[in-house]
Amino acid sequence: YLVMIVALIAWPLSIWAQAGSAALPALIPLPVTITPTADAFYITPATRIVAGQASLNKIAGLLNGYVIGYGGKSLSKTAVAAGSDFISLTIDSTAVPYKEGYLLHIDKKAIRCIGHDAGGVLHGLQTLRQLWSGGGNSIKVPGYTIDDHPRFAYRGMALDVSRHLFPVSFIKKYIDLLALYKFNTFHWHLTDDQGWRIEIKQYPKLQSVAAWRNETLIGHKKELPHRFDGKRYGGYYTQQQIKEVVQYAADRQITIIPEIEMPGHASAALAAYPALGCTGGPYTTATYWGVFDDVYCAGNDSTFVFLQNVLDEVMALFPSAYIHIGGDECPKTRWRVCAKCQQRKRALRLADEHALQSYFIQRMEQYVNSKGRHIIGWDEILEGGLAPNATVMSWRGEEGGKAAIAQHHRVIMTPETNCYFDYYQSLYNEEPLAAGGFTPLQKVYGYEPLAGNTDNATSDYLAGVEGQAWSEYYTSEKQAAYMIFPRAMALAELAWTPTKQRNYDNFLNRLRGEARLLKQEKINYDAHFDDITY
Ligand code: TNX
Repeated sequence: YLVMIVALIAWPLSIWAQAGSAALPALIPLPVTITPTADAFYITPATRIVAGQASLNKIAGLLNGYVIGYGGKSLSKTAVAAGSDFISLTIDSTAVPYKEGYLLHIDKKAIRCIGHDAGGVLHGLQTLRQLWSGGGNSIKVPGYTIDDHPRFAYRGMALDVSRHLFPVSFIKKYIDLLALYKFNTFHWHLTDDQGWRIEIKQYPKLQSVAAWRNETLIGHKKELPHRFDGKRYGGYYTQQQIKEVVQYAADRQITIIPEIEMPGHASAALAAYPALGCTGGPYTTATYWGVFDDVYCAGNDSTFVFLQNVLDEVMALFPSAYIHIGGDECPKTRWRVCAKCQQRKRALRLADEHALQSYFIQRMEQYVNSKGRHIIGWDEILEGGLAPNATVMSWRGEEGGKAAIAQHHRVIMTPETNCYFDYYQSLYNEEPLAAGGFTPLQKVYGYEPLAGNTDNATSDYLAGVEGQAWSEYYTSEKQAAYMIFPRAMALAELAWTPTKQRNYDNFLNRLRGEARLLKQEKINYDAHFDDITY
């Protein structure tokens, strides 16, 4: 008994000691189990890559790219793992029982990366990249056996490209970084009041009108008088570009979930097609930030036809099981005085305008479901009744998420208090203008969904977490990177690593080391994390 008791006490202590040790490699997110082996492996131009299955050829190519990116020579591939001096990639769901899990074994003869699935193999390679040092013709990889798998099935980061537009090159870079930190989902916020960013062939005015705004507010709406930059701003991704990005992400085991906002945040679409609004317009693409009264008309059947046609093209481009249809911040101002909306409300005996919004979302859900896909909506879709199969993204705190779980709906937690990377991250006076909230790194790291109260029934519905990158104040690629990193890395760890192994000071230690990869990739991350904690 004594032995058992000592063992029970010593086991968590050893994990704690491991987590507290400065010698721990700078891995983010922290793996579930890390065991050092005595020796090290050196990747040289003679090292070969072995892809155990044909389905891993692309991932083998990525590994080769990572080696080259680190100053190494292109490695040759070979069919069988024999002898020594190779890096083998294998899928084996028996050896690695958890989805997206991997086993990485490094000794002086070889590196073996075994994944439950292709995702697992790629995650293992990201760990490998974070371990290596040196470069050129001799990249050193210290010996470890790492047995690892994710805490949450859904690990997402969003990006709003409406308020500010980012080129395809930036989107790809972002996807690379998401893969590096073992995210598996990129939520692409493609439409909003200030610009429509996806080419829809059936509606050319979405390109010629909705993609553009006359000028952009500088500063915040509250800072009167408003200052505008006076320049026409805009653009959009062509379907060809979108296909390229979707493929790029898929190769990196990242699913892209597109978001097409409805019924609110629709100013840009209304500017292009005024008949979609309650008043008939004219409307303009918004030039400042906020919530706008003009939204899609819920009484007009042609609104639904438009949105269905749009979603047809969207679903043809994005193979994701989920399509995000927004649902947030939809004022009911126009609907209350719109004859068609009121007529619909009476005909369907709907209690109020929230019920009308619920009707709107449910009608769109039926359409999306009829194409074999599911919807995601912001937590406002709870108001007036949840669409039967919807996933809820809980952003106004966790209340919406809790309510949805109680109704046995799938939930993604993204409370603005902890997951909004458009909010300030420090109290320094010189912080560039940001949205009004305050989300320092430690607050992101310290987020614990449902305060850890996840019994089995709850965890069945809690799919995971997501970080939001609203771009009102992301006026450049540099500024976007500064706001997103390293906060996204804190979120990555909370999404991946078991709670009992997480420790903020230890995370900071690893962040100091891991930041070298951000430097190498020339990412303009916020490097203040050492100065102060809140
Ligand atoms: C609320 S979060 C919004 C966005 C803004 C963001 C700014 C959500 C579903 N809607 O439209 O960009 O606040 O923090």
